[in-house]
Amino acid sequence: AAAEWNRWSAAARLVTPHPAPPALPPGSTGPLASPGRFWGTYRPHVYFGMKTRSPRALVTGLMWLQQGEGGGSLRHTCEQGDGLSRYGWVMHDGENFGVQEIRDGDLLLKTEFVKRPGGEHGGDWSWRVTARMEGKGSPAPLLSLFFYVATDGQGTLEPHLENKTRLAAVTGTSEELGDFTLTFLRPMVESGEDPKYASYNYLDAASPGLHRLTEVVRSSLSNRFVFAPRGKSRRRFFAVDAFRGLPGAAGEPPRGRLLLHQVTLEPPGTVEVTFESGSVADRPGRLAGGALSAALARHTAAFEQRFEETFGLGRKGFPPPQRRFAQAALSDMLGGMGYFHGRSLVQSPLQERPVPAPEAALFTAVPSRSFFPRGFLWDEGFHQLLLARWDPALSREVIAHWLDLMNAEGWIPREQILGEEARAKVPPEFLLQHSETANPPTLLLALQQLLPDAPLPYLQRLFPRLRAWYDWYNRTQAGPLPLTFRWRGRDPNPERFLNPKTLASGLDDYPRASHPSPEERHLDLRCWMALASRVLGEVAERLGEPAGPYREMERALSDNGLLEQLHWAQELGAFADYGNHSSAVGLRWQRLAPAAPGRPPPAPQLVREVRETPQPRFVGALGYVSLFPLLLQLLRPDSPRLPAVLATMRSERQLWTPFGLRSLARDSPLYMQRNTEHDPPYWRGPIWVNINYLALRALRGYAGADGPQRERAAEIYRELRHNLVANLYRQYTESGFLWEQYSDSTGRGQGCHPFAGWSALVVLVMAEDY
Ligand code: 6A9
Repeated sequence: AAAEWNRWSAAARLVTPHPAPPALPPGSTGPLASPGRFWGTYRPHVYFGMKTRSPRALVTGLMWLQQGEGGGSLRHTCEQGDGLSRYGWVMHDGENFGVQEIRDGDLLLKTEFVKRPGGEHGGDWSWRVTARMEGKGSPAPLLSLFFYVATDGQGTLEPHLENKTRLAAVTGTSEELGDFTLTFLRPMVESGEDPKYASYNYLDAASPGLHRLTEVVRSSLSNRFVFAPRGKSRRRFFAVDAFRGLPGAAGEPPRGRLLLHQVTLEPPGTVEVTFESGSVADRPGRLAGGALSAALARHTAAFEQRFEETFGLGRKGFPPPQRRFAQAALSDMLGGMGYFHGRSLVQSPLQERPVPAPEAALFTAVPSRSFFPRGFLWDEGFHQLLLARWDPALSREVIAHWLDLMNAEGWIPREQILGEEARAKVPPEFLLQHSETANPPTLLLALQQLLPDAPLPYLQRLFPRLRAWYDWYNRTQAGPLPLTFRWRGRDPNPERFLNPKTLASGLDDYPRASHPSPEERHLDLRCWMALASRVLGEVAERLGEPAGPYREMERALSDNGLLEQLHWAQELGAFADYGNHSSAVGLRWQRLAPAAPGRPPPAPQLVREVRETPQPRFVGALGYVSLFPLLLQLLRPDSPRLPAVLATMRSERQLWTPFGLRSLARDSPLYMQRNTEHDPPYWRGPIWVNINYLALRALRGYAGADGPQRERAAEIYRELRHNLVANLYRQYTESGFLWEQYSDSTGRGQGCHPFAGWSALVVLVMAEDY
């Protein structure tokens, strides 16, 4: 019965929020307390859209279609498969305005927004979408722009039509927003105020959920429409027609309503949309046309100035194109911020079935608008290192959001898949979050940076949660010996992988002990815990709370003698993990079962072969993990190991490339090895910007500290910084994007794109602001 009770109470704690008062005071993120951040481009997974920071928010968005023979392709959510040669925010201040450039074949789209404060519901905003064609093919193919507004579970919308087909305006009301009016203005010729010929269509449909809006629109398209400007040839085009419901959605009550305004024109052309809040009393006039141009110009100038004041790239001598690159990197991270609401699907090892966690809200940046448009715990700490410089208050709020996701155990799930739109992007096998799985506590890195100016009441609210989080790591990720640590949740089926993954560490397939066991001790986690102890100590001191235990732990974990004893691998000449390890493993094609009589033999599979019995020893992998004592600056500047660590960094046989530090040494056994038939190397060679950022930060530290390696560190710092910045800039100019990782042999961007998550840390590297 006692065991039963324990199971039951553990299961309950899994989905019970942490009892400490929330880090975000109730109401502090709503339209009254935080009007400036109520509306935003918080739907990073669509090319252009806005919503409010509300649980069941009203959303607005843009789709477009280049009319062609077969219908062309409807663009809406960011998809790598769309093959856009570029899209991204070139300016975005995270609050009031943004300018995005999109290149879809020969079509150039510019999407701009400006907000104007006023009233009690987050104020007004306006959009301007400008389209033009590159190349002179005439007549240009017709372009349709679809502007929509949709409710999701609450609120009402009312269409206002002109000539039965032009949706001129939508009025409506919703909780938190109150009354509002959206106005779709007539298109203009690209510059100036001349009206432009266009065809209009509109759709009024029941919405089966925000994640199905593209389908609703696509399934309502028909090409029975004719574009007929006076004195020019007539052309058929596709437009929204009747909507008869989606397969599978019959009988289900609608989730909301979708109203959509389609404008079809021959580019160039400009369309503006205004949103006016009913509670704005003395509006100085409509924010459109000349007034909108003036507002955009004002915000642009303010952005340029603030960017220079913050990062000083002009002062440092970066030419304008490189400054624009850095502005785009920052802007794309700000434009990649989302507001998510929903429930995680969580599971503990004690339970057979996953359960939904309580409803939660998350305001966060995302690693990639196309591939991973949701929150990731350790990515976010890196994101906030950059955003904390741009807007410390914004960063504080994001960190508080994350800490409020904590459950009664002190656990924060690694990947946050909240709400239907986020879920729609994730294959079911990746949905589950396991309650023993950690992720590096990088939020503490960001918090450390914010600490000097953070208001005390803010830190007071955070502190109980920071303590609970810290205790959770110490309790659940302890290693086999005192002062050692071990990532839980490694894949338990070693036969299926060349080396079973360690998703918790963030370094997924980075080689660890070949045979997962409780004997393992993980160097990177130990270093993260030293950092965590330091930051907890610093926060405690700021608050006048007892800091002794944290400081003691920090001292113990930074003791260089003990560090060497536990993690210095003499045979490798480097710091390393320890565990049950075989250095002779390989993948081989095998037929696991014999053919059944009269049947074709089963397909061969790649299976792991262990050619040498594993034994307890240091893991023979040299790469990012080996660098951690340096990366988090635990190694003393006079450490006798520092020369060797610097040498592995600078050696081309090992970690050095002309483009940055590679993740695994070229002479390491698993360098660039696939993990399974379907798993190409990930953290086994490619260059990752987050770790290169940490390396530069640390090198700068060693270059500034007294010690025999001072000069050497300074030299490597200069070269590495130059290599990293030059390559990211070159790749950006050639490909139009920041990337998830970079090839260590060619420097080419690879993995997913755009990736304005931690790759955008290049801005801090340019600014030398660590
Ligand atoms: C896959 C596929 C449509 C992997 O940047 C986020 C994370 C990092 O935290 C981690 O360190 N990335 C890195 O190793 C991406 C993880 C994506 C997993 C989900 C689902 C969906 O494709």
